[in-house]
Amino acid sequence: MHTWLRLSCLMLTLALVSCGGKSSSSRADSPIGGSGSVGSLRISQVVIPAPPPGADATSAFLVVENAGDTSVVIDGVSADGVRAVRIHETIGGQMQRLDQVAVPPGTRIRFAPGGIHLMMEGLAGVLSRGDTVALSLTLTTGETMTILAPVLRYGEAVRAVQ
Ligand SMILES: [Cu+2]
Repeated sequence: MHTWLRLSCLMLTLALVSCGGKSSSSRADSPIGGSGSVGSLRISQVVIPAPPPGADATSAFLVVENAGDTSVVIDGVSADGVRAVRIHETIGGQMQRLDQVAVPPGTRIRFAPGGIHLMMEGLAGVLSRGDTVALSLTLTTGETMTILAPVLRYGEAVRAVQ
């Protein structure tokens, strides 16, 4: 794995540890981040932490909820200006790449530090707080949803999906 990605995954792990049990500043009632729906899947709180200066990769966080009666499977993710977006899962401190994520009916899955998350590898340009990235999710049904995700500071992005 790319060195920076290792660092990024370490950051994700550390963020999980350092956030444990601490209550953050008051949460707004309306969630931060992009949102949308595809089929029975509701996608919300889509946010991207700004990469450290010089890095050409970062992660992306979001929440998915399946309000339908059947399982929905996400099997592709892409983003404008990003070479590849991969699905990762942290298991026992190790990163594993997933080909797809199944969202069973009635469940909610957080793509967040320490669990399933997205890695955006090969950024075409500098991504800074205040920028917006068009992130597209594809289901095994072939349906696609594109969501505009704001770039936030790392801590802001983590709080957005808590
Ligand atoms: Cu990762």
